[in-house]
Amino acid sequence: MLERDKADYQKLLYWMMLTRAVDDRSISLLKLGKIPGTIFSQKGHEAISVGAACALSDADVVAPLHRDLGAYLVRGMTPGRIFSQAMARVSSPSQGRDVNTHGMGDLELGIIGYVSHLPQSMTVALGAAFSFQYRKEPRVALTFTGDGASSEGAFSESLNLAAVLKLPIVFVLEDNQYAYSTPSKYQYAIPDLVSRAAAFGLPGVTVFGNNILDVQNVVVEAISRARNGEGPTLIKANTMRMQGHALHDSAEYVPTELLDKWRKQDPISNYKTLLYEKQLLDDQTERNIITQIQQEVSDGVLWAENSPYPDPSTLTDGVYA
Ligand SMILES: Cc1ncc(C[n+]2csc(CCOP(=O)(O)OP(=O)(O)O)c2C)c(N)n1
Ligand SMILES: [Mg+2]
Repeated sequence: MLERDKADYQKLLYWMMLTRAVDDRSISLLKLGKIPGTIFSQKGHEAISVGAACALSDADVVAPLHRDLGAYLVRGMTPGRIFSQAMARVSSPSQGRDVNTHGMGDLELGIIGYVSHLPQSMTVALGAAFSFQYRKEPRVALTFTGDGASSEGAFSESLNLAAVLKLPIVFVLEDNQYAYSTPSKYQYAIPDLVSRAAAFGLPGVTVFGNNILDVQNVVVEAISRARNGEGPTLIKANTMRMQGHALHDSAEYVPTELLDKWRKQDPISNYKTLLYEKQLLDDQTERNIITQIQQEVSDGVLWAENSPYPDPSTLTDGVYA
C-alpha cells in the first residue's frame, strides 16, 4: 500500500480541482465563442487521469486520451498552454494546428501527443515501452483507452504484443458506459470488459474510477510490476461520463436516473468529504487551494488570449508527406 502524508492527500485534491476548473473555464470560453471546435468534458474522469498520472515517475511517459486533462496537468502542462491549444494559438503544444486534446503532447514532459484515431495512442505508447525494454531503461509507459475504443483492432493488438513481449506498459481502460451515444450493451457482448485482459494473457484489474486513492494504488502496483520486468497490466476503471461526448452533444440518450446516481459519486466532492473526515483538510487550506486555482486559471486564459494565431505562411511546416 502506498504511503501518503497530508500534503500528498491534499495534492491529489488540488490536481482534481484544477482539472475541473480548467474544464469549467474551457466550457465558458467555448460558449463565449473564444474556442473553435469543441471541448470534451472531463467531469467524472478526474480521479482516473490524476490518480494514474500521480503514480508515474518523472522519466516515465504517458499517452492520454481525450478525457485525461488531469494527466497533462500533473505532468506539468500549464493551464495556459491547454487554453492556448483550445484557442488554436501558436503558443500551444500543436502550435495552433489542432484544437482541444487532438495533437496535444509534449515529449519533454513525457506526454505523447494524442492521436485522434482511436485507440492508436495505445500503439504509440507500446512503441515507447518497447524502446525502454530494448535499451534496458527502467521506464514505464502509461496509456489510457475508452470502452468504445476497446472495440477497435489496435486495442487487441496492443494487449497481445505487450503481453507476448512482457513490455513495461500499463493500460487504463476508462469504462464510462458510453462511446458517443452508444451504451455498453451495444458495444460488447461479454459481461465485463476486464476479461479482455485474460484473453491475451495479462492481468486485468478492476477499480472504482471515482476513488482516486484506489486508482493510484492499483496503478502504482501495475507500474511497479512493469518496472520489474513482470509485464503489462490492464486496469479497468469504472466511471460515468457526466456530460455529452463533447459540448455539442446534449446527451439526451443518457437516462437522467443514471446521471443522478453517479452525481452522488462525484470523485472530487466525495474525496473532499473523506479528507475532512480524516482531518487531512481544513477550511483555510481548502480556501487557499481554491484561490490558487482561480489565479492559475485566470492567468492561463490571459496568457493564451495574448498569444497570436499561427502565421499562415508556416502552414506546411512540419508536413512531411
Ligand atoms: C477510429 C475512430 N473512430 C471514430 C472516432 C470518433 N470518436 C472520437 S471519440 C469517440 C467515442 C469514444 O468512446 P470511448 O472510447 O468509450 O471514449 P469516451 O469518449 O467515452 O471517453 C468516437 C467514436 C475516432 N476518433 N477514431
Ligand atoms: Mg466511453
